[in-house]
Amino acid sequence: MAESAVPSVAPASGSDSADGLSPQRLLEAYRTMVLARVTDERCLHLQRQGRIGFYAPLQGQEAAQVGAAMALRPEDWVFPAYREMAVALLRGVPLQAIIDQLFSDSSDLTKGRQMPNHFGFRAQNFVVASSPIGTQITQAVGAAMAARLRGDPIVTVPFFGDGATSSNDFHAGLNFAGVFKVPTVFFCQNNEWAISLPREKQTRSPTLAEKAKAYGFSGVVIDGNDVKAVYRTVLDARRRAVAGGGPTLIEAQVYRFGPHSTSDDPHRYRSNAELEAAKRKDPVLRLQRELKEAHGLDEAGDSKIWDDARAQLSAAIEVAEKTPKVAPDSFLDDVFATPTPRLAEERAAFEALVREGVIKP
Ligand SMILES: Cc1ncc(C[n+]2csc(CCOP(=O)(O)OP(=O)(O)O)c2C)c(N)n1
Repeated sequence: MAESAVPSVAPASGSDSADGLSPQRLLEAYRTMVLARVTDERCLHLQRQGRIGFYAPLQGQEAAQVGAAMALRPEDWVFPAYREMAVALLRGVPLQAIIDQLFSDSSDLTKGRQMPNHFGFRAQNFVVASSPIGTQITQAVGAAMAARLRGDPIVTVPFFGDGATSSNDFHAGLNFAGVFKVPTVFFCQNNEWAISLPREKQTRSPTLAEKAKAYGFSGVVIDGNDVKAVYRTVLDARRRAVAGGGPTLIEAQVYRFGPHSTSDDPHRYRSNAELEAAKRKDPVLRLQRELKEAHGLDEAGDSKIWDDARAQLSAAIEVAEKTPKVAPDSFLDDVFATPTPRLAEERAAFEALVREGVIKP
């Protein structure tokens, strides 16, 4: 992420260790977390206004995502679920590319063929998200095995939730990774809910991390609201994996502030009191406090970060709304390298429906 000249922050004595984040890196983390927060709040409104079709929010999970992403290298591969916008931003995906995908405009890299939030960015080794829960876990393990066979010193990182730890792919992926010591860092964001199913009904395991023991490697529980703890833990797991020490399962404990997606109503399954208690540990406000108290971030500097994020977002939305939508008949593109006669018939039939007004482009 590009750093602007102001605001800057001052180092606090003793705040840096070999595995720590410098004040400037903390500021970079904060900027990304603020941009993700601001974008998230706005996207929920955009969906309610009918301007985008769907959205899966990440509020409450910013520190976990940004801390993890900061510990990775550009050549590593991220296999996200559908909530990892902050990971994408930290890896350098332009906000415009994310907004284009949410709007399915003609600049969308996935050509409007994926649900909003199910984006992917080849340039940032950020694999397209797939909705079926847990599938990214086995994909990441396979990719890590391939990297190891090729001698590439990289890790793969599947991001998934507490619910995904009950999936078949979780078992298959972690078992394979344990047996073959593949360089995968399993990053579970335990946000306490799998849509309406609470964590305590997901499993009788006291923690999710301890499931790693059964697969022969270590699991660790961390405070996912602490960006520095997340960073250190992922850095450590990454080093071990690249050195041939095998995988790690990280359980970052967080809380999903918003709905699961714009398709559900959390008031039907959880209490306001629970939400309010979680919000007292808000990861964005926690880092804001630290930057102010220990690194001299002042009110003006902080306001500028929030204002810049909002301005950047508004500009991106304006561009997306002025960009034509993906052409409706583009769904027939890219099916075969050489279009078949059947495809030509389908295109003709589609064009006839448009002419007759049955389909409105
Ligand atoms: C195989 C499969 N089963 C069910 C669903 C429906 N579904 C979508 S999201 C979700 C909950 C996932 O919860 P979790 O893994 O904790 O991640 P979170 O959404 O909390 O980030 C479910 C059950 C699905 N997409 N795929």
